[in-house]
Amino acid sequence: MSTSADPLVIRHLEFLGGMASAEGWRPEAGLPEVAFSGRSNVGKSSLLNQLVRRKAFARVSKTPGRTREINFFGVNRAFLLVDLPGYGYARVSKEKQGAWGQLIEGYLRDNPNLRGVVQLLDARHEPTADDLRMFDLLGELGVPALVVMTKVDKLSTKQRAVQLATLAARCGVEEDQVIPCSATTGEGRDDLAASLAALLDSPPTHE
Ligand SMILES: Nc1nc2c(ncn2[C@@H]2O[C@H](COP(=O)(O)OP(=O)(O)O)[C@@H](O)[C@H]2O)c(=O)[nH]1
Ligand SMILES: [Mg+2]
Repeated sequence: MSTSADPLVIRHLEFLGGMASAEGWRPEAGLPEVAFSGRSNVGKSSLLNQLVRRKAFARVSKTPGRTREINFFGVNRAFLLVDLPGYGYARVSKEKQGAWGQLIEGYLRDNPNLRGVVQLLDARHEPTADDLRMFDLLGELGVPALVVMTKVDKLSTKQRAVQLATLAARCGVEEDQVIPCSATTGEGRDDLAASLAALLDSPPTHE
């Protein structure tokens, strides 16, 4: 098999800033955005580091539930990667979870730059109520979703096929919309990069 070209060559990366509330700062409209979403500890920071081939681009956390802001990163001066705060961390108060919901919805709604959301699901677990709520919200808003099954290195080949089918069915997506990834082995990185590139080429979801 020939080695194919990297679907996403990183030439330039910059941190643009954080959005802390629905009415708060966000980058000026212009470049297309793809947002990464998932519960705390799902492996989002690890996957983002893998994607951009940097060790410490997004911080891999030993203390889940820390990040409260939506972080914007410019890539190649061509598009933005958007890191949504992880949800569903048990020790975060109901009040803070409410604020989280408002922030995420405020960001997702009527966002002309948004091309899609990459929703992360842990390969070892059932989708949580929050995961399913996120799929409902994306469906309601008409935002395209890619699904990444994280930490697949923890499953056998057989378990993985079962889990892929289960997660797709539970979340109401096609199996070929689900990308198995491992930040430990690097598996799935190029598949994700290629899907991301396709999403960025797609027309905006909001007029
Ligand atoms: N085995 C394995 N562990 C992972 C993988 N991705 C992340 N982890 C571990 O899962 C924990 C949470 O990862 P992190 O990227 O901070 O998750 P986040 O809270 O979603 O940003 C860390 O201990 C990581 O080392 C993976 O693909 N395989
Ligand atoms: Mg993180």
